[in-house]
Amino acid sequence: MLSPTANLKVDRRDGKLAMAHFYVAFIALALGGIAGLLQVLVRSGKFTLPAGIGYYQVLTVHGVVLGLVLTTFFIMGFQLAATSKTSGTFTNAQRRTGWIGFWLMTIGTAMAAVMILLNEASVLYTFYAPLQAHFVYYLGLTLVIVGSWFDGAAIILKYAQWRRENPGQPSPLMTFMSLVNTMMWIVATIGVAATVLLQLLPWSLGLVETVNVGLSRTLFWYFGHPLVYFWLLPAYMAWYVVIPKVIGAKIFSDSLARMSFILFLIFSIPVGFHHQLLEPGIDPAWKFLQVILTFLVVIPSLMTAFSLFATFETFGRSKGATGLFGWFKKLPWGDARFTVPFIGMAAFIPAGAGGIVNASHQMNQVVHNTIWVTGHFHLTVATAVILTFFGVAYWLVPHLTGRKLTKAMNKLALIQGALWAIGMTFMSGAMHAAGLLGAPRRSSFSEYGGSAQAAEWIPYQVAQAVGGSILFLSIILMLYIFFNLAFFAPKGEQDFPVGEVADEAEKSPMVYENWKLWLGVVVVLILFAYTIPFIDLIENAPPGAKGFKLW
Ligand code: HAS
Repeated sequence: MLSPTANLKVDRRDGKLAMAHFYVAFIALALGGIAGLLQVLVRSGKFTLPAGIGYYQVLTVHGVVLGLVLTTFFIMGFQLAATSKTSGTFTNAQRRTGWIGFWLMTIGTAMAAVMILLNEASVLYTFYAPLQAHFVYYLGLTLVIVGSWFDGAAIILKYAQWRRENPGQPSPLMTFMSLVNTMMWIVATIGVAATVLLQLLPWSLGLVETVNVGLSRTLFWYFGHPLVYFWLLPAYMAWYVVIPKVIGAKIFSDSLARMSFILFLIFSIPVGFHHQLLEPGIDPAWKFLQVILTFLVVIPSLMTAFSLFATFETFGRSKGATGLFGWFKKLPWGDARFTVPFIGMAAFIPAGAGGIVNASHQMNQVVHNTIWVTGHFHLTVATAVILTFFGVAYWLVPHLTGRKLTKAMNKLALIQGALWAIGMTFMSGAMHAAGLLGAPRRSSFSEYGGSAQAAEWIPYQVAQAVGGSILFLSIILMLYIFFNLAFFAPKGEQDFPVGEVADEAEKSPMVYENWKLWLGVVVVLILFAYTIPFIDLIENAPPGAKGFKLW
């Protein structure tokens, strides 16, 4: 049942806050999309960048603007709207906290963007040392993170208020999910904040001469893996709660959904080493431990797949479907709010399988630093996640702006999703294949074009360019639909779909809301997985980096 505190419509003032986040997110989509198109064209070897623009500059724009800006702004906007809808309107103080967050993030984004455009920060979205950026870039990213904490604080405050006013009750599912993602984000960003504030900023300001590279990469990946789940969980929020309502079904199990989110909170962070399996300076035993923990974090995704299949099948059977896949035909394929995220779910099956290959220690040696990895994350974040975000935007933007998703826009949205599926099949498929042939990631054509193996890779790079160009068309369609829904679509009421739990499902136990317990487990696991490797990395740092232990 929908919580009694839920609003039928998101309050207009909260809606404005969420929309502010979405405007920045979709501007980022436009800029990042252009950079992406330029990149695949350059990698095909058939195109040279004009006006002395560098390959790594464009790659940095693409990664930062899409991987960090678009995602963070969209997620915060979505979570704020979902919390306001399911737990009630924000108080003025909570909303003000959200606005402070929005402005800090926007100012930080502008600072980082200016530095990238001036070619003072072509350090990619991972800003690995010893690549060095202008200090204003690091400061900008710090502001984005601090801003996101303010946004998160608004959600935490609302949750705390709800619990005070409804003692002994499980919180509304969407608020619970937003809260878990926020807490995971806060714990994870401590790692990146530490490397930026203690290592990269002093180094870029010239206050210290050297930087402990191994330590900074480890702190980055302490943050970098939960970062990918920070992107994923809002998509899961839509898959668990919104999609059942859109198709006219019920949520299979509220309790299972909460448990999978808690497992993400616990296991997302102590797994960063699976990005560093081929790096020196970390004892293999600790890498092995984190590989095991990585396989544990696969479990909540398998639970999610199970729950989704259960929802679809129960729904299909209620409509008279028979056989193993009879339910498939009963799904509402004409509704973009369902079909576009569904394409994302379908893509997540090979995407997840690829992730398991990446995580499989020895197999990682075959794919690491090849363009296979780029193929992997274009199926995960750039298909499963982003198509779900687009599917959410199709109803959430008109809901917040008091407009309607018309039949014509719905049709365009279906075309947008189909184009994405086709473009990504070409692009990501070719990336996976070329990666297996050893094609490097993050290298410009001018670097590898003359190599003996390059001829083998070229057909795949051309296929990537074809796919990338189709994806660019899909982005243009998405932007057109977004601006239509924000400013021009007819006025009306667009539903915010929040699913109800199946009648047979068990009531969720209150233990899920025991944050002392869950955060306690999180801290213990992090300390276990990271303490000794950190000591090793500091103690055994190369001579130049040893002066002050952190640097
Ligand atoms: Fe990953 C590298 C391992 C998931 C993103 N990953 C990356 C990078 C990014 C990224 C951005 O272990 C590159 C970072 C960089 O710049 O270097 N990844 C995993 C594993 C998972 C995984 C084990 N990754 C993600 C997600 C991402 C993401 C999610 C973004 C959102 N990844 C790695 C590893 C590396 C890596 C190594 C380092 C590689 C290297 O060497 O550098 C797992 O979480 C995946 C579990 C997923 C599943 C799938 C469940 C399926 C579901 C869909 C059900 C569908 C239905 C529809 C119901 C088990 C839930 C039915 C449809 C029909 C058609 C019937």
